[in-house]
Amino acid sequence: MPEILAATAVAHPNVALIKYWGKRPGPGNLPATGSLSIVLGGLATTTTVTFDPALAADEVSVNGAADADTAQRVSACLDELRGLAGNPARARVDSRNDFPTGAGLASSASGFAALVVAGAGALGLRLPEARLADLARRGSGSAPRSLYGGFALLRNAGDGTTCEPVADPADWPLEVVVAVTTRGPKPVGSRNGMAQSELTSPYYPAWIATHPADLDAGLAAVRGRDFAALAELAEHNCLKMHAVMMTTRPPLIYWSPGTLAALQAVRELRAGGVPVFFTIDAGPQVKAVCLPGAADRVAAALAATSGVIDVLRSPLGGAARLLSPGA
Ligand code: 2P0
Repeated sequence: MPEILAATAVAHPNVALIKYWGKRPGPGNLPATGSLSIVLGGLATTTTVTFDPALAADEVSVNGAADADTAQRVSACLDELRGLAGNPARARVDSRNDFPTGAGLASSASGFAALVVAGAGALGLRLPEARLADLARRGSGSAPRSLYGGFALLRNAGDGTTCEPVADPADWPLEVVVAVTTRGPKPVGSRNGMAQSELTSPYYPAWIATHPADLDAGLAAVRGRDFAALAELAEHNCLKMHAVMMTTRPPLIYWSPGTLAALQAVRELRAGGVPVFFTIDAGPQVKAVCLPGAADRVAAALAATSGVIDVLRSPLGGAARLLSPGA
């Protein structure tokens, strides 16, 4: 009787404080820049991978459905795991997010982090962290950061990347308030968007040239628990990325009117002495990052902001983890 192997893993989405936008040439989905992130422990992706020799092809479902591009990227990731385990069985993948998919809350990051942890767990592979991170990155350039808890640093190293934890949630227990301004999938996915930015934005070379200094300064601010420095730098790095997006042809305008209103609300709060800063990814949601104790005021102010349809709150979270190994 052929063996059915299954495992379930949980991973949290992450938000980059110093962003990744653009690829290096060549295979392996290598980012052009490093990135520095926090994981959101209050939001989660749960993925079950079941290798079943009776299947003729992989079956991939994300919140009950999956597009062809995602299914192909998942199968490519599973092919690597199958090769390492010497097991050709196809798999059923059931991945569920408890937050909006495809709207700038980095579901692909937590999705691919959970996928590699569950897939390796099901196959009984004991892979080094660096190998798991490499597999996750091939699926999504932001995914290695969701393997770790708290603050994670992804850096270019030689012809690959390294990813490492920088601080635990308990070391600096920041909180994040997400202002949801629009629901539904984004009009242009990150992968196509960044390729178009590289080809057409006159600001792309400046983004790449100034990024290493931002990453070093961001790392120093986290290590020094310097919230004011991190606030200024993260907002600058975010707006620089959006300047590249907006000057791409055709333009990538991920913001809704509520995005700008929430951004201004965060700036007013900080000007009034509340320790909070904003960051925005390839979608319309605004993530307000707060020092402990400030989140109540920030959530109340954002909930009362025009164009904000929902407010989610999250502490920082832990690493991706296996829930149930074995069949
Ligand atoms: C980030 N983003 O650093 C940046 C900020 C979006 C804006 O990483 O092509 O879904 O799968 O490697 O990881 C989103 O890009 O792109 C992303 P792929 P991914 O969080």
